[in-house]
Amino acid sequence: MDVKLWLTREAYALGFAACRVTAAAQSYEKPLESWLSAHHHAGMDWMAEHKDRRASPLALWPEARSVIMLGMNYGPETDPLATLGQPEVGTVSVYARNRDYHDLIKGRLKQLAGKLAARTGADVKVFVDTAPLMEKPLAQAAGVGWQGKHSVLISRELGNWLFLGAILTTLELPPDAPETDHCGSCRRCLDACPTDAFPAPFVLDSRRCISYLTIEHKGPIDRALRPLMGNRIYGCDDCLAVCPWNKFAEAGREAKLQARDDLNAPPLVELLALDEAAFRARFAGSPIKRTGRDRFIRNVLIAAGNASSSLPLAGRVASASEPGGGQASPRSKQTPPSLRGSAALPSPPRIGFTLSGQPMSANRVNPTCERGGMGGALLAAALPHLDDPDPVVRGAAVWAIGRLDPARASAMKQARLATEADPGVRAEWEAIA
Ligand code: B12
Ligand code: SF4
Ligand code: SF4
Repeated sequence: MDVKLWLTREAYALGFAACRVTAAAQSYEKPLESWLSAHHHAGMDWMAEHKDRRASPLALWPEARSVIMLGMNYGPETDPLATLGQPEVGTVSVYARNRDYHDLIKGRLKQLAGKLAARTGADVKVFVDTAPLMEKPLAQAAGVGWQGKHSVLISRELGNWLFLGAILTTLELPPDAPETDHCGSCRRCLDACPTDAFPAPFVLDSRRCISYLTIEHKGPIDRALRPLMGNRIYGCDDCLAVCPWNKFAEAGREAKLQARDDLNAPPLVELLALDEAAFRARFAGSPIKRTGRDRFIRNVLIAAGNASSSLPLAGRVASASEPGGGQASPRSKQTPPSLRGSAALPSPPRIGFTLSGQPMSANRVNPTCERGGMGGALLAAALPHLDDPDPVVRGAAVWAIGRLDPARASAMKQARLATEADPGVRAEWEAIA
């Protein structure tokens, strides 16, 4: 049997939904250089460090002759943006709702590459995301799909919920025809982005991308961007979810990529209680472990602060009084256009928490807390983080509390400034009225 046909059958048997070939002699030096020189890689210095090797598979492995590009479908079973209208829970991006795809796909790639080596005697190397290889343009060159205006690879058959992986081999395989652009005049993904992270179609500025901010970015998140993040606590799917090509997508069949129940709509209050050990236990084997506990709690605190602007009127009035923060700017899009027809946020559930051991005088109480309910529960869960050993967590806690209960934050300000040494956290306190 023809090697390519055999390879494709083996790939499908291993759970891949696409398997196509392109020549290793490709170079993406110019687009990579223009992206890097515009600082669109933000703090991902590793993108620039190996740019020569990243620009071309041959620079990475001169003996390589062919690149086998594989796609694995991780299409969601339910609307991935459904929880954006529920401020009391976090929204975790689809790809991170179960096992780490790197581990899963790497295992499958090794199996496939092992079979190819055994059958042909060729040398093989496998890649998924972790090596300097530009998987999206290579997948386009192999005809798996095209890079949409959101920059992610879209397949006509599978939509854009597709992980990519690659096998480089010394074997000369006949290349498949490349795919062409099918975005046309559509710009739904560009308009749906909550942070306007696309300076131009096809070009993503990571500095504004919630996926970057919540996963890769290490320090405090820009104050201007925080209100735009809503309750997105790990990654972001807005630009992917609105793409019309997903109408052909089927839900992924890989059991290890099916959403875990506890990650579909995790209550922020519950997540804020995670200490280091509990974080590790909950996210063992999950991509979420990548951020570590401190960065994850930072994200959850920002979502908690943003819950204030989704609360009933009293809560919104309170948060709007915070200087430098307050309401999301007019550019804020809590819900993408396609879903805005039903944009009325559901009333937060009355879960009846009260602030334990912290009675507040009437003139210092955020009206939402006075009524108990979500604002009070989030405030109670955020307060202990003012004493967190990590300054990024402390700073995010100040911001969240400043929005959940501005009067309380204001009352605490001077005493906290007297003992706080970290300049970043001091700046957060200074921003409280
Ligand atoms: C760095 C990185 C990120 C960064 C930067 C994203 C980016 N757009 O590059 C951040 C952290 C933001 C990120 C986010 C996400 N990522 Co990511 N990421 C990567 C990684 C490691 C490298 C990508 C890269 O090389 N970027 C460099 C730039 C130069 O490439 P580029 O986006 O392709 O941009 C150029 C093209 O668009 C090109 N171009 C093409 N056509 C045209 C036409 C015109 C007119 C112009 C001007 C330009 C142009 O020019 C651009 C440069 O200006 C890859 C894995 C890998 N090794 O490839 C995964 C990868 C791209 N990520 C992936 C995923 C799933 C995501 C998220 C969906 C996760 C989430 N839900 O939060 C988001 C999607 C955000 C988005 N809209 O891109 C998947 C995407 C799978 C797919 N179907 O394409 C990959 C391939 C990982 C994998 N192995 O599956 N990611
Ligand atoms: S992942 Fe989210 S923030 Fe990033 S470009 Fe897409 S919609 Fe914008
Ligand atoms: S939403 Fe429209 S413009 Fe964006 S990637 Fe999909 S087809 Fe292209």
